[in-house]
Amino acid sequence: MAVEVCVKAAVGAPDSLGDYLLAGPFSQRVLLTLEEKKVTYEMKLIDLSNKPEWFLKISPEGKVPVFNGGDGKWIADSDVITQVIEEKFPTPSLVTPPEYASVGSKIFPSFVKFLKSKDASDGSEKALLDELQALDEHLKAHGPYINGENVSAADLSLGPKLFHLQIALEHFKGWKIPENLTSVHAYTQALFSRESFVKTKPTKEHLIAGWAPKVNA
Ligand SMILES: N[C@@H](CCC(=O)N[C@@H](CS)C(=O)NCC(=O)O)C(=O)O
Repeated sequence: MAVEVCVKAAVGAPDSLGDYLLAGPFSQRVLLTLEEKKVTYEMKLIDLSNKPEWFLKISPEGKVPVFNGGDGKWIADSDVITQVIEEKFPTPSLVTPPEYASVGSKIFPSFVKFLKSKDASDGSEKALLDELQALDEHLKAHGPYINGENVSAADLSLGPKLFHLQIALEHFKGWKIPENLTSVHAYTQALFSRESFVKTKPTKEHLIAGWAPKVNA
């Protein structure tokens, strides 16, 4: 049986198929892991606003991504999925050493808080800046990737989140990552231009359409 992965389809285009309709940083993380390991897989796009019956059977919580390593056993949660992929397809190793595994992990929740914030004095911008600054310092000391010369699991988790951050904050708030965070800029450029990333990233339009209802809620 084939390796299969169900991922989030872009808002407004659930019926068409194609890589360009992918959305969702957790889904992209799983695809990036498979791409970097050159695993062949089948991708199924799920319209989260109209979940098919067969999907709810394999993902009772109704969440994507879900993954099946070819044995028909469906697994949820990108943390667990990427671990299982690493065990099943160990080459090339994408293991991030435990001491670096959580680098950048607070950036996504800080970004979402700032994106949704309607009160400029609530500290959410500062909280995000602090997290980005910490990443910049880590990369300056240990970069260019989180674990040095080679890309690893922590980068494949953080990269899609930074991509969403960059596009959504610029669009909805006219906000950009400060230029003085030079290592973060070099890092995003290196990650976003990887073949795996180019192949699996959402379009700008779909990414913005995905966040719009959350920002305007
Ligand atoms: N912790 C999970 C998060 C997955 C998640 O939150 N998925 C969202 C989409 S990005 C989802 O499927 N939500 C269900 C829905 O919107 O109905 C992971 O890392 O895989």
